[in-house]
Amino acid sequence: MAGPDALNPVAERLKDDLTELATIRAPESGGWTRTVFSEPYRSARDWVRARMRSAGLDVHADGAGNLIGVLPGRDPSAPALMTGSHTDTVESGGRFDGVVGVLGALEAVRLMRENGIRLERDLLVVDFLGEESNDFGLSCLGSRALAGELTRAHLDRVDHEGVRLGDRYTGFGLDPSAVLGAAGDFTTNGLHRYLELHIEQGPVLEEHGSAIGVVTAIAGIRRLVADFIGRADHAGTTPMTVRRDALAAAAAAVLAVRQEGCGAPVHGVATTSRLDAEPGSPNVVPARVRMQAEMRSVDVGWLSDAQRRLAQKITEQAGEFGVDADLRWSVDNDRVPAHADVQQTITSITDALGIGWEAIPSGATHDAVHIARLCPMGMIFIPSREGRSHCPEEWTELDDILTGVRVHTETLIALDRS
Ligand code: HGY
Ligand code: MN
Ligand code: MN
Ligand code: MN
Repeated sequence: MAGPDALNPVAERLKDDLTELATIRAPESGGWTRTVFSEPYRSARDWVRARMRSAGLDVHADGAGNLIGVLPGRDPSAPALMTGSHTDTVESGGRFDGVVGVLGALEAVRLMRENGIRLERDLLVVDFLGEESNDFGLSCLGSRALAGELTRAHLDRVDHEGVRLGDRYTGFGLDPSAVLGAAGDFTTNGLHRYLELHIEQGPVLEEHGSAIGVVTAIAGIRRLVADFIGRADHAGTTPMTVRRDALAAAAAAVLAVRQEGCGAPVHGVATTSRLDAEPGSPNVVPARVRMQAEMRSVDVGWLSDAQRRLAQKITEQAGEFGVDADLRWSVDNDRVPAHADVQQTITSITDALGIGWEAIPSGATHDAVHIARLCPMGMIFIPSREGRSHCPEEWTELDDILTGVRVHTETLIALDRS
């Protein structure tokens, strides 16, 4: 297909799409904020739906709120190809995370149509609902539902405002029972392969000078919500020796998360993202603290050991402060390997195009984790400047995006024939 210079009209079109979508965000916050169920998110999906249509796709939303654009193939009875990503963001996030996978997929559709390439299989281009981690401790809402992994119990989880996930769906115009029923309702013939183009969101490709990352596996995520129960006392009169200071115990736990939750042989990381202390008055010893943390690794054995070590350390340390610790763990997603033959197809296409690549694990989770339950999946990474992501500084050069689009498009064409 067209060489790099013939992509110039494509470069303009893709740049316009990226620029236009980036204008749709919550005005009040810094960076880019289009959190799931929010108004800016609703407007962004209306824009995506229109762009899918103008790229020639038949567009519908499934019961789980995933936007699915279909490019019909020659053989409607063949298991379909699926590609896509997400357009929701974290609070004050960036403008490329997920977006590159949705707009890159639209570009692939346009390139195929302009070059008279008709696939054998239907191609499903998906903007999955709510990929980002949220108050409910459930990332990838749309792909999770599509893969049949969203349960009625999940709908009863509540966010920081005490609102149920099921009610958030209703408020967004989605019927919770249709969300649960969305599993596999995208096509009658099942899925052949899933491929996702995504920014790396880390520093490796840029440091090594690799234009393409071929993802080997996506890290498992363990989430922790810990309640530290101490005792409210007068901050001025209570001797240090008798205090039961919940925030001091939580602070020790934050450091324990950093010590125990990293150091895996291949990519182990840990983060405490939130502490809510009560009563929060300047002259009262904190009585109760809720802590939110997570650990990730592609090495599941290591992750389980780290979880056990961390639980023990947090509980022991809290005891030294006379504080009780109530720990609740959950698995946001397990480690998921990319399929060998999809990796192989990406690497042979990238070699054939004379583009440098390297194999790389993904510390970030992606919709591919859940779609991997439905068919063999693969992911293509492109570099992130200084490895920054989930912040306004997130940046990827247009040339790098175009390289990703070339590899992504050619790989889809090759997977269609596999
Ligand atoms: O949390 C993640 O890794 C993804 O960006 N949602
Ligand atoms: Mn993402
Ligand atoms: Mn993200
Ligand atoms: Mn993702």
